[in-house]
Amino acid sequence: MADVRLFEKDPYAPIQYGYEVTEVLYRGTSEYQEFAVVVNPFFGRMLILDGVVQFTERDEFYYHEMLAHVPLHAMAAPETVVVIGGGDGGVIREVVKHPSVKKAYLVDIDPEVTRVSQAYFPTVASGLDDPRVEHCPMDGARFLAEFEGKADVILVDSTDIVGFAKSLFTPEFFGRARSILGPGGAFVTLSESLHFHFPIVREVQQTLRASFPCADLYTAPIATYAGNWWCFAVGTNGASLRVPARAPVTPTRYYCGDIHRSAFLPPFLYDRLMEDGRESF
Ligand code: AG3
Repeated sequence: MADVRLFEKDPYAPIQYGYEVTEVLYRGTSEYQEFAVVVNPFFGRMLILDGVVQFTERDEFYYHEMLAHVPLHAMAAPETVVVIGGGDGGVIREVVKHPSVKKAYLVDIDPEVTRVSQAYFPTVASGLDDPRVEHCPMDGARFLAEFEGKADVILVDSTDIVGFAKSLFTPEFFGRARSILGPGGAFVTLSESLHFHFPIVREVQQTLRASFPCADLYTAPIATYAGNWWCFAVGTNGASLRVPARAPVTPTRYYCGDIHRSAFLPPFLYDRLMEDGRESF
């Protein structure tokens, strides 16, 4: 058989991943991005948007569990959650495992992500029909600008910080998110890799620090995101997310209390990250 490869077009990575592709299940274009669903013998089905791997069947749970469960478990009983991006449903699947959650808004600008996920990734999309989930296919910045309630948790599960996703990393957006959070609430957004994108990780922290009383950072190992040592950036009105407030929901495959506590950078590394001009620890 011909050797068919997918070479990833990661916007910032100093290396390029090449994946063997045994089948192309879907290709299409929406108003916002180019889609491909392909099969790799090791990772299974993979969702590719604009040439960048968004998740694979084999390793998606590391990312989705860690984005959702760290902030949610840091609170005794979170009720209202906003997920911006994440139309595939992976984060929502984890959010709805929390019995205290009464309402989860899913705000992806591109409804095609949800359609493709439901068609090709049923195990990722499995929480999308939960009655507590309200689908709001619109721009996340506009959603927050118009949102009148309060949220306990705001999670950003976007594409990389380029193109239309950039509007989700501005001081205005962070400031708006802060004003919607209750006193114990938390905002968490992806922030690339400590191995490959050290200055970007710092820049997101600086922007958060300018908008929130408290900023923090935790990480998780994601095999298919270049640099692997993937970051989640946190903004709160004062609350720390470092310690879980209760026992883990079930089932999870990676998240647990020990992982929660060890995912955060120790203070001496956090301080080094924030030193001007540094490119690595
Ligand atoms: N959201 C994060 C994608 C980041 C991919 N970046 C990369 N491979 N360089 C993915 C959506 C999953 N719900």
